[in-house]
Amino acid sequence: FDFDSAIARKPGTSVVKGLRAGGQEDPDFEAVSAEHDAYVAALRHAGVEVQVLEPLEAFPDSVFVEDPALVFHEGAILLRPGVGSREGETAAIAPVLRDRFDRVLELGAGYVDGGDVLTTSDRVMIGLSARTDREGAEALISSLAKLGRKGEIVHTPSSVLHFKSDCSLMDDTTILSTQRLAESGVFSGFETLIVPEGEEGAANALRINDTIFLAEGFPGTLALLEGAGYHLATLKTSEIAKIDAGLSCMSLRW
Ligand code: CIR
Repeated sequence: FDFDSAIARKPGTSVVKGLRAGGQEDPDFEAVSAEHDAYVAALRHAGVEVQVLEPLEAFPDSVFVEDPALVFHEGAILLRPGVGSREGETAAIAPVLRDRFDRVLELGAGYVDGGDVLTTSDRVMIGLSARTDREGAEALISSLAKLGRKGEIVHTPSSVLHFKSDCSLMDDTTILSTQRLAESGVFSGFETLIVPEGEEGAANALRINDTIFLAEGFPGTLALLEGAGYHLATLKTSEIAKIDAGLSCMSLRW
């Protein structure tokens, strides 16, 4: 969570047609843009230099740059999002990453969404989901090994889009998680902080340097994290949440 660089992409007007699993109404373009602007400003305030890419109208979900790639100080890995309408996002972001990283690897096989990948200090957890298949997860483990990182395959609760919809790293030894994910036992060796029932949407928080960014509207989780001594800042995500998004998905950080 020590980051000095990030990449984000402005939403295009097509963002209102972004994918969603439930029957939520279309988000409002201006309101999504305002949430995105505030997010970029917050990252900059936390000490990160953010490169903001131009919108890609052909890809409504391309504002979620976390999904087509994975980045580390050691290099980047181009992924393959596991839904047809997003596959082309990898080719769109590849030149940007080749410009910013000396080493850019490609996923050898299968499908992986970056939203299913949680990087911790000693391992990279890859959650199998409707978007990330075993072939992709195994190929990712090979790519990670080339960058000196250890990958581990885990499961994602069936009711959520991505592994990281339900968890996030608070510090080297602590993970914020929903009860349903923590009870699967994936976080043995970590301390877990469990979001209160009804606040599952808060689990996709984002630690950047000294600050934990939390979505607005989750008072129980806010109190839990403040009580644990963290420095918190809340961000409005109500529009972007209409297309199943949280805080981690709007940037690539390293
Ligand atoms: C999608 O379904 O792909 C987008 N509407 C939301 C992606 C959110 N990404 C993420 O949490 N990493």
